[in-house]
Amino acid sequence: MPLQIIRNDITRMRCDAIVNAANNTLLGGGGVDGAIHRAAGSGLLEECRALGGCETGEAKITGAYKLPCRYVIHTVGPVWHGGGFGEEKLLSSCYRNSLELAKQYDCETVCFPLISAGVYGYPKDEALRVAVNEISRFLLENEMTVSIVVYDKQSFQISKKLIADIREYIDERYIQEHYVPRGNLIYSQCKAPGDLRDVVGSVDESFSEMLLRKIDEKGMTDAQCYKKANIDRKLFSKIRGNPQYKPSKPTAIAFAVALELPPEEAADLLLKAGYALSPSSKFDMIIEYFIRSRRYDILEINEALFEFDQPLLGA
Ligand code: AR6
Repeated sequence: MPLQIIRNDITRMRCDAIVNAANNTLLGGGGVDGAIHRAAGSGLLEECRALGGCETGEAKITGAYKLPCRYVIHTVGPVWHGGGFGEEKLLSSCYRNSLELAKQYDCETVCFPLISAGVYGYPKDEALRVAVNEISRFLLENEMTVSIVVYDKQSFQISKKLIADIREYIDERYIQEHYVPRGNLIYSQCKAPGDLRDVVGSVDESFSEMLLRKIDEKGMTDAQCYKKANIDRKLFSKIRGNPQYKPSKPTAIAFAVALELPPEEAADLLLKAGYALSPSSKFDMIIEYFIRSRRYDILEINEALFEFDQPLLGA
């Protein structure tokens, strides 16, 4: 999955590079900076002394010493002064410059903390939006797996209204098993393959074939589709090369979302992979909420899944 959001301590991440939210001196501090220096050991500080500091929005790279990654990329985020002082531009350039540096050093896996969202006071939801936008822009042109590593759940401040709407949706539908409201995405009566056949009407077309057909119908390129679905290129090639490929449920859903399929078509695509959304699954109800509301932003969906402690799409 090219962009993922993980809850963890960044100093524990096994990857090519982790990014440090440093200050202009690069000589350590509190927050994630302090945690990284503590875990790396004194060698990191010695190397940092030789770097001569770093401008806000820029990035510099060092070794990782005792950390389980290869490099530490140090970037300096802006201090939040209310938003009218070029903060967003500077924060975007932290991500862009760090990613360019990672690319220069042939890194395939990179982990970011939410830069500026701690001591520097950037509102967490805004900081997350900037991170996601800038990383997504980079990933359109580059092959890399990038993780945003958040420490605490409060880092996710998706709109309270959205959370309340989803909760209400779940409460209304997440009832007893085998409850089948009319006209929604759920075909939970369909147990036997024979029944599925009745619903779909045709079993000739496989998941892979239907997916490729729909990509064409939408006028998308393969890359546009798998990138929007947040699916790895290698996994997409497997699906493309094997008409009988059976994807996992989150993968099938990720494609339905990337293709922006209306509820009925999304249900058809899922059925091709042998899945249906069930009212006895919270995960399914959250997905259904987004598809029915025609909100097809995978990252937004993943933020909501994260909020409700559910597995993420494409992960
Ligand atoms: N792993 C992942 N995320 C973490 C960790 C961790 N181990 N520890 C904290 N965070 P901050 P800033 C999150 O304050 O706002 C330092 O003193 C934290 O919850 O570390 O860019 C520097 O030297 C927050 O969401 O960085 C600078 O002086 C995010 O990391 C200044 O702080 C960033 O919080 C930089 O401030």
